[in-house]
Amino acid sequence: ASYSQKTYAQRGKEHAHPLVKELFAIMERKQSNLSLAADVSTKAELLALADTVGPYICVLKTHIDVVSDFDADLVERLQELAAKHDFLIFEDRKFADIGNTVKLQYGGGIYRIADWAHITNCHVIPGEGIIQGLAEVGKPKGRGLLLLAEMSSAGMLATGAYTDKNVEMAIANDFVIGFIGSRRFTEERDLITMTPGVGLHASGDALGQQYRTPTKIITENGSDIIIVGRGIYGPGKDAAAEAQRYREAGWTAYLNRLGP
Ligand code: BMP
Repeated sequence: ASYSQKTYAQRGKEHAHPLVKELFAIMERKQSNLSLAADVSTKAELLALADTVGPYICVLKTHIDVVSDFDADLVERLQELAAKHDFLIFEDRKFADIGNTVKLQYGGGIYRIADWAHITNCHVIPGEGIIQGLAEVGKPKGRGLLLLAEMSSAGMLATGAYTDKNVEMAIANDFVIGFIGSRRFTEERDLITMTPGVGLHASGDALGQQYRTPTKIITENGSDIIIVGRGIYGPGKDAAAEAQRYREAGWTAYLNRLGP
């Protein structure tokens, strides 16, 4: 059977990567395939949002470099919230440089991403060396990497042969746990897909973002996790209520995919 026909629990049991095992276990425990894209610009807002929405998500996705008052304490508090609410942290860094440079960016600098983010991601534009560079830092720490096989925005250039190359590289590198993209990409091994650009109501924004529904992404396309940002915390929204709504929609879409 295709991986997308199996339960998250079963896939977790069979998976070789401890981090993915843990992710599937969290998803099953919380009945959630929802990741929050927490794109807010202060420490207080980020911590408040993570605490409010934490109970409903399997992964908190951060852009740590948009937080204007970032400090080491923020990372400690995020880790405490991850333990309190049982979620993983994904720093959406989109590395895109040569292996030697990304090693420095991932392990060091102000953010020290590899010290606290269970998951990060990269573009493979520089070739396979980017994966090797990131793996040298992240593998000893038990981290995992997603490749940006596709993007959600209008006119994006990750298509065809470029997407196929992402899939080849993912299969060949055990530090890679999956993809950012819109669908399941391979049955070769159980590589997960996380999908941004998901919304129940809006169709897009003024800067090229395009939204698809959880049903399209999870039931039809076989992706594993929906990533939702402004649909949850946008202006006038009750973040806890919206998170519950998206968790429910994502989980129902998953159950519908499994069939009777
Ligand atoms: P929103 O749901 O508010 O549109 O947020 C989407 C999030 O996913 C943003 O953090 C964005 O950086 C990220 N993202 C995306 O929208 N499309 C991609 O292809 C890859 C992304 O990481």
